[in-house]
Amino acid sequence: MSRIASVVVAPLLDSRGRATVEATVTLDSGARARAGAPSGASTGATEVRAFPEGGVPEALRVASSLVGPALVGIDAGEVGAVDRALHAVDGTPDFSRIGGNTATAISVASAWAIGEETGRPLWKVLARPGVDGRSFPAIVGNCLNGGVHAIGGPEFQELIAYAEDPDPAASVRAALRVHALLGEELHRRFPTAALGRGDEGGWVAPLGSVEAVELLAATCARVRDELKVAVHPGTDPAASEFFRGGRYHYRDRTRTPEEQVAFMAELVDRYDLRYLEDPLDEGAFDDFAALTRAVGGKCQVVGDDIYTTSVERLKIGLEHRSTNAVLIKVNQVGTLTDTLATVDLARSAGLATVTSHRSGEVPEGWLAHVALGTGARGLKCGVVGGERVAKLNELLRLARATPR
Ligand code: 2PG
Ligand code: MG
Repeated sequence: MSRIASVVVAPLLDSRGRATVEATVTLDSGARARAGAPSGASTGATEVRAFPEGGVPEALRVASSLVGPALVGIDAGEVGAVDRALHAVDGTPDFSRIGGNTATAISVASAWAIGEETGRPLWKVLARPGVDGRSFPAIVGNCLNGGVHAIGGPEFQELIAYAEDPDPAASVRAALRVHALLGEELHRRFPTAALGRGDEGGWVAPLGSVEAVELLAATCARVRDELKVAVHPGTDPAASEFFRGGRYHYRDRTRTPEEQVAFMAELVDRYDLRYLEDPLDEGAFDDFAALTRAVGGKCQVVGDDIYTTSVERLKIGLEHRSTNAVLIKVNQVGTLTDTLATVDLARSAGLATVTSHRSGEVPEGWLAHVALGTGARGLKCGVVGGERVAKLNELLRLARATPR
């Protein structure tokens, strides 16, 4: 039995310098682990609440007065037991009493502590049936930032290098090369502009969305030639952020839902996009299905805000055949158990999963373990910045530890 001896939740700064929480879980055996929870900016409407009313101070108060005491003595050897207790002490459908970030930090730290106690890396504690840790996820590397993650960038939130090589070191190299070459090209195009970086480390430049996709596609082609690694363009427009009053609002025009579906399909065809996340509003299950019918044979159509890692939302998506892939973010749903339920449903339905960071991240590597243990097709984590490379470095450590 690996009983919980103590749970301490403390404040932590995320990569935007905003407050979040971390949890330290200690077991009776003395095994101990600490994990922090990230925060999103383009959050889905059906995500759990990251913090209770009153924010981080209230989360800390509730954690020390209610959550910690409720968890002491629970057998952490069964990941589900801790997560069930978190739901029980919260008692709301959306973690609005204790905060989803408190739940995430405790859930991850508990699983990690069990790993420490039993001499297993976290990914093995989480491993789904059939996952042996030998096949590594593609790198879904955000290289150009826009939308709500940047000031002055394109409407599309993320322009992504999708690098898929059996050797994760090659995937990482290719995604980083795309980022570097994009920086050089932007410098050439805008020699006097003050180019910056967005929340996820991608470049920010005064480009339109199509212009940005075009530049990204050309850069990926160069890197494919140069490094002989399969790296292709992708994007996360985060379309819910510019969908209002039944239309998608671009700077120079609006598009109806039908026009948006056709526009996205055209971009996939013209630029050979292999990864397309949230191209449509989070409520548009049927429009997603139309787009997946059109391009799903050659491109991963990935649902983020539409599912928010929720089993219930994914069930609706499966009924509609909305997408062929699911984005997985632990703190959208709160606990590892809830996350694994969504992963298992996706896998049993033949959908790929992509494990994702948030825009406000913590400088930790546990996400790489979630990706490996769940057999994810991709790890979306950005390519530069300490909090992003923490995940890449951890993935590369795991790869080095695996006999090939
Ligand atoms: C997204 C994410 C991460 P946020 O939309 O996919 O890239 O952004 O964490 O702000 O929700
Ligand atoms: Mg997204």
